[in-house]
Amino acid sequence: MNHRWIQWLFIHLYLSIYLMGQFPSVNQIVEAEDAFLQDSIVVKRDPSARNKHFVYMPEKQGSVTFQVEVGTTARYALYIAYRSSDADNAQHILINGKEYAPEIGFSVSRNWTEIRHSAGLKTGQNNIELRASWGNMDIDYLRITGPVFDPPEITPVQNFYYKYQNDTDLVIQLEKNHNAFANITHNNRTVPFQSDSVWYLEDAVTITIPSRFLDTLQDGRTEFVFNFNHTESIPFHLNVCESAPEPDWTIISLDVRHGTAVLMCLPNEKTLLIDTGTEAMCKKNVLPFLDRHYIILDYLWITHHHADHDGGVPLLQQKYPDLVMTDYHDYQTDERFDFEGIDVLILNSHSDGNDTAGENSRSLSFRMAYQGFVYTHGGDIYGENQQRILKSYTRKNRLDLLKTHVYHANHHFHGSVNISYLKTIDPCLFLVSGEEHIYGRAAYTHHVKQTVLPFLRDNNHRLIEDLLPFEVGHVVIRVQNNKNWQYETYYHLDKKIPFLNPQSQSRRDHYDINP
Ligand SMILES: [Ca+2]
Repeated sequence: MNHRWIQWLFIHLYLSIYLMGQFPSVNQIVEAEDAFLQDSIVVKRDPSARNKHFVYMPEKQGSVTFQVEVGTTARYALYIAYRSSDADNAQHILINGKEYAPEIGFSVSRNWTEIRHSAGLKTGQNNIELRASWGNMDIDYLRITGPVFDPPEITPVQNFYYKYQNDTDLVIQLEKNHNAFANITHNNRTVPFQSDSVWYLEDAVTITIPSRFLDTLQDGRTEFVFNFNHTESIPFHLNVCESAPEPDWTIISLDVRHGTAVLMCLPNEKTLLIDTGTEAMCKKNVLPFLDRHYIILDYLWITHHHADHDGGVPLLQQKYPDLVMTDYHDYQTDERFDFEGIDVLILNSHSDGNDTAGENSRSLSFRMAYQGFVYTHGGDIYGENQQRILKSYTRKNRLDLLKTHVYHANHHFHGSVNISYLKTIDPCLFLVSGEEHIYGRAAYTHHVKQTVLPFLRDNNHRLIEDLLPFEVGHVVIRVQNNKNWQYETYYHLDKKIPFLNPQSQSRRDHYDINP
């Protein structure tokens, strides 16, 4: 048991006792069959359900509204007992008429199971409505307990600021989770900031700290403290430098919303783009980024042929006539080769998929290593593919090859994941190129957030955080070796960001992309 864990335990106990002393606690169950049912929702009998009844919610039809009463305004845990025999599904949830996350996800389950969410409720009567969206589902009851304490969270937890190269404000997302936020301090002085609400997350804000303040900071690693009225402060670390380092390998996960586009400046000055995002995103975010940084693209790898991965191919081929494009047909699983100075190992390719599982199951997933640093690209593979990879490397007694520093989430963590695989690869950083709907997928909210991340934090101590580019912006990873690497986030997508572009003047002249 580590020190930090003990500290959290005491704070949690203290707050629970404090909250219990302050407010009457609630432990209430409302049967779905007693809730207010609209449209196509029907009550069914089943001895395995609580009170022998449940309601059946067909896809996109109807809603179930639970009425609950609480003694005081606070955050409460909501447990929804459900059964979803066919597949994962997602439903809208509205708390007193307001929807936050576009949907909440329910993973496939043949037996009755409870999923936990938490939300702010007000003194007196509250309406909690489940509105049908995607997939058929059986609902047994809603259980409410609380008040509960969920600690506040920030993303990213650290960043870099280059005084002579950045002119952009620093943006951090703060999920307050109903903890009363006081202020931000740095060396005991108050930090100026602007706060804006995040529409899809309840009680979350973006915090913007202006560059004019950051320019006054001394060089070095420095700590900002987010202070709360009744909750332990949380630190944010900023590394202030004069200018950016010029590493051998730079990996840039571009924000292309729901889709993937990862740009790499390789050790021998060549450039690679892994997937293009959709045509619209390629036009809006990828091509302008390449132009703004005077990048000439040498290679394009397409992990699989879905529009959110290959939609920009014609645009890129038109712009770079010499572009060398390959896809999942061109690689064999277990093939290992040198690619422009990077050691590449193919983990999943076209031959691993099939028509039943679909195009995603064929997508390229691979490991790239340089000087001991490992980046793993998940493509859009499913949990089943991850399970096969895990079995294969267990059999070979080479699980060490799966361990990675950065994991680019498979299927944006929108699809299925294999929990054992994610625990085994043990990354320091997860990159999840999704969008708001990620909060409606059980793969991310339950398997990753509630199971994998806490496991890695408590057992392996390598995990730093998971980053969603749609929340934090472009993510830039600079790699010298496994001991010397760092990452930065850039919220403002249309700004020039400082990074090494080693391509020669003659190549720039050829494409007429000079400043
Ligand atoms: Ca029931």
